[in-house]
Amino acid sequence: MATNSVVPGQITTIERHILDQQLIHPEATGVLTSLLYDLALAGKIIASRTTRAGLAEILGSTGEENVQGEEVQKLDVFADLTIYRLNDHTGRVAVMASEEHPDIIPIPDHFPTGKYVLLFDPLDGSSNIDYNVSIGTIFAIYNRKRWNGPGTVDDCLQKGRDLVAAGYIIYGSSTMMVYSTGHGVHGFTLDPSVGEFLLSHPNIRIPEEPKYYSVNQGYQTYWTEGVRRYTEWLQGHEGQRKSLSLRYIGSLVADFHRNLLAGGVFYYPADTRDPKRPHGKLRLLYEAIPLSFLAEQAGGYASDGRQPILDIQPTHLHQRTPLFIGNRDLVEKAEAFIREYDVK
Ligand code: AHM
Repeated sequence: MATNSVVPGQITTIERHILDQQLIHPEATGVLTSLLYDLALAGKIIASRTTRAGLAEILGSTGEENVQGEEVQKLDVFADLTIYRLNDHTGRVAVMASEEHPDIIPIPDHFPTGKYVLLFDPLDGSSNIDYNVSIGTIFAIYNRKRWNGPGTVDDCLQKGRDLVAAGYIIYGSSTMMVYSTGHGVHGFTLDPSVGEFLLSHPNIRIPEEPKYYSVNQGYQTYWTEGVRRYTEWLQGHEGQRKSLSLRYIGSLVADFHRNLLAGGVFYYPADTRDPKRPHGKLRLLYEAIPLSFLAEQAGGYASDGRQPILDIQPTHLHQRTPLFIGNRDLVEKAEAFIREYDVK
């Protein structure tokens, strides 16, 4: 029997699990528990829309562009609003920031502020919505830095090492929520018949023997020599013990989730395709940091090719970063190739 399966008769809801995790911290007041549960609720609401996408006439674009210059999909707007509205009035959050907004999202004056900072990518991989490909929500939670007044941009610009919790909700063949508060990574599958996330993947560890490498190889001509040679090594050239299979969905949560369970490495390196984006496409705050936290909690590692993602001090809200994430030895090998061929 797989170690990750639920023992029959022992059903653990996400609420029960978060409460149990809270017992590890005797000083905890239950606020984080409630915040995580609010995010689980947001996931359920968003999932209810993603599964009805075509029917509910919400496929397609609003015709607007977001701060990244990309077309905003209607479901992005819905997901963004859902997370905001569930968290603006609870007194748990001091400030929010979302991939869809150019600036921080303050808590309205007439609502109380709380001790946490919530960062999120409401619907990652949204260019895949029209094609029924898995998409996801990613979140990161920090303590606020100062204890009074409204939350600030500084509260949002914290290193990944300071994270309190992070996770994602994947909308795929089933809906899953995967999270960590720094005590392992745990996965829950939404049972639509009871409307609850049930523990299905306790204590996820990235398998030691990796299966996959995941990268958009269509951009190969724009890569550095180090990244090109690293890819050849993954394919079995240059002394790699066994070639890995290529799997690339183009939806970060889905690519990460598969590699978390099967073992492997995902990378979106810096490339020369667009001079305005010398650091690749992915966002440090909303994508790279929270997933890197999960990777490390599952025994893996994440790097920008030169340093651990979790050690990077963010300088602005929409900062982009190269990302190599997955099995520790595979990510360290990427660093080694980059050190040898790219660092001048
Ligand atoms: P999005 O925010 O527009 O959805 O872009 C992020 C997505 C990631 O989910 C994925 O890893 C990446 O973009 C794929 O990009 P590409 O199509 O360049 O390979």
